[in-house]
Amino acid sequence: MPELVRYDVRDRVAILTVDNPPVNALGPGVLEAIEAAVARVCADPGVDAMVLIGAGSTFIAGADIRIFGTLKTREQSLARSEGTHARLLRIEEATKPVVAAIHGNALGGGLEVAMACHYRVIAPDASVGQPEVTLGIIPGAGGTQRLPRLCGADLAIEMCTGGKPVPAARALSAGIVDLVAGANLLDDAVAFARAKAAAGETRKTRALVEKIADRSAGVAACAAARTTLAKTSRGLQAPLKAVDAIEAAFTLDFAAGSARERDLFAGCVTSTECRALVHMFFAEREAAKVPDVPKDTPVTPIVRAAVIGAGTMGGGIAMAYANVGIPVLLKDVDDGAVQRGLATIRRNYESSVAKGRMTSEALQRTLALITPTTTYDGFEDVDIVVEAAFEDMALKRVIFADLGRITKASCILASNTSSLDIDEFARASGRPGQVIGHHFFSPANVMKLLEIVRGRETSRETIATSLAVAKRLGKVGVVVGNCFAFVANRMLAYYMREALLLLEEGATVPQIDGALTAFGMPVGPFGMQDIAGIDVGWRIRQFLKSIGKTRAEGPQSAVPDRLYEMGRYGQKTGAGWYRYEPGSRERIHDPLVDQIAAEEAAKRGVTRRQVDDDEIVARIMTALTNEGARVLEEGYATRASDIDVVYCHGFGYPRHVGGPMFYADTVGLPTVLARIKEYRERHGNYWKPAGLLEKLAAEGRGFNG
Ligand code: T1G
Repeated sequence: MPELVRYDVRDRVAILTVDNPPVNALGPGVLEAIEAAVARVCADPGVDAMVLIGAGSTFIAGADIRIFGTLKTREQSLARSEGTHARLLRIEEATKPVVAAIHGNALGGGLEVAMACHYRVIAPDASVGQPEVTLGIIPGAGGTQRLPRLCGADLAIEMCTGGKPVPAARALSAGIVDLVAGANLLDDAVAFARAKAAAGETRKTRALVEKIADRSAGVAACAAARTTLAKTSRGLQAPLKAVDAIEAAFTLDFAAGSARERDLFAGCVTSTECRALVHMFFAEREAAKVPDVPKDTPVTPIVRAAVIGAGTMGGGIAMAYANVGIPVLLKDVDDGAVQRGLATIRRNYESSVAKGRMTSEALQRTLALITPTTTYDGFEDVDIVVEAAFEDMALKRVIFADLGRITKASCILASNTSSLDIDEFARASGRPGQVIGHHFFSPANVMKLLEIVRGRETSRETIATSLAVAKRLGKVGVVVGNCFAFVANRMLAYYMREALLLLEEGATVPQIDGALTAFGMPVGPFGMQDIAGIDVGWRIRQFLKSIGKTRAEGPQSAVPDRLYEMGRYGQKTGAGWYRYEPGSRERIHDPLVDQIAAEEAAKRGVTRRQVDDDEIVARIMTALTNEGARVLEEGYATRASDIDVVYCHGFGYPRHVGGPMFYADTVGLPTVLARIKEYRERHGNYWKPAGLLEKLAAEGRGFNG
């Protein structure tokens, strides 16, 4: 059994090093070992004080998240929390100064352990945080009671409801920590501990009352937070529970407030919201692991990049590279096109400056990294090219043939195509090992997903480099196979099919979008198409027709084509599925669209009827999941959780629902299967359950185990 807490003594100060790689999570035995080490110091006549520090790159990054899955009942959770609270009280009761030395991150239970220590010394580049709400829970080890005692209501509420870490300097000014160390954290923490011992000082955070003395101010801050969260939390429960717990710090004594926290925590940790968010936490990390691409696969360093196509996507991709300091060539067919692209990029940065998210110096610095061009000059020196030209196979074949000839052998040749065959580009380039899909989502400089599409001959090094590029760009990379429209858009076609059919059956555009946004989607299917452009969808349908394909099996609604023929492309033309007043993005219901839907329904012999919101959500989500199951059984996705990551980071699918595959598991696959069979009866044979879904339902299993 590795030693979880090492015990060393330097000049009468004990150094207690928590060593539980990779992030010193409070896994089984860790807190017990810390408590035992503290007790040992108190009994050790040769020691006057102690410093608690983490081994490796960070302090304690919280409870071991894998434990939550084992807490099935409130009682189990309460029993566990009571044990944790008692241990922290005993650490706080230490008769000799306990100083936490924080480097990297002190997060969740890690910060709670640090706050049970008497003092905290932090490295200048470290941070502290209570990110529990990102896991659907609240701080459960006294954080909602000790944190307000250190920093007051406002910051405690901000930290516990937003989950974002706070940097060292702010933690100091707020009173969460006592000292920001110089270059050597441990030396400074030991000196700090020795000074406290010399002064005979210890300090129990729970006994601090100054910042919680103004009870009505604390209660008022909580009330204000509830009002804000009612608008911003998009159905998340945990932030509201965190406020309830913090309020108890102002209305109850420490013991009663702690009991209230434990009770609220128990309610959260057994919730579906928590299960979904914990699923997403690990799903995002699993997505970076590709079974046949070992962790130590060589990665090509990306020093310079190039983007072909200065349109909406190309411009956003160039920004994504420049934003992380990578110089990028931005090429388009003529100067007019490239200057238009550059003007859009400048406008985007200027709006960031206007919103205070960027300084004008940073704007100049970042913009200077983007070099507009109409030739391939300089392409021989770049390490990666992302092709984001018009979605036309013939054009892309020419581009990849050029790139195969011009760029250096190690250069990654990526395409931002959202649906075309990567192997075709590979053949055209003559360097299939370097060719890969890098499918960004609009706006490319904002959306976190990078759908990485491996071709038949894409090399492991190219895949590993693509995952590293995703991390460098601050994106979540998911590797998928090269089927038509890959994973994201292939499944989306079924999502859209049901939305269109429900429209013809009698639902309205705002009703369908409303049902999906109530479910947690950031925007409904029709609002999304109006942003992306109805003309983009039309062009893809024309291309498909030219190769005898449709986007999704089943009836094809003609309504979007009718809107296209009327020149209604969406926001950019002032009308699409909705109408828009000039200069406004507010969606206005247009009964003309309902009329067109009714006409098309009549042509297809569809009887219109009342459709309720539950049916809308059930049909659309079932179609999405069923196609996801096909993607899995055909091997175009490595695991179901990858699909969940694609949807949460590509389309804003609510993380607290867990993604389409996890959601199906929470509904229950037998129920999902029964729905498909019912729809098949009512709507047609195009509703065919995926084999994998039938198999898992029969075996009583889910997509995610
Ligand atoms: N528990 C278990 N495993 C964890 C973990 C944790 N808390 N944190 C990280 N890992 C694993 C992760 O799955 C990955 O594994 C490896 O460590 C490296 O992580 C009582 C109840 C610390 C900022 O929410 O935010 O405390 O994939 O890839 O990018 O009130 O990890 O290699 O097998 O993310 O350098 C609160 C979660 C818990 C922090 C480092 N704490 N962690 O980022 O590495 S709830 C958190 C992070 C709690 C208390 C409550 C990040 C990081 P693998 P990584 P990184």
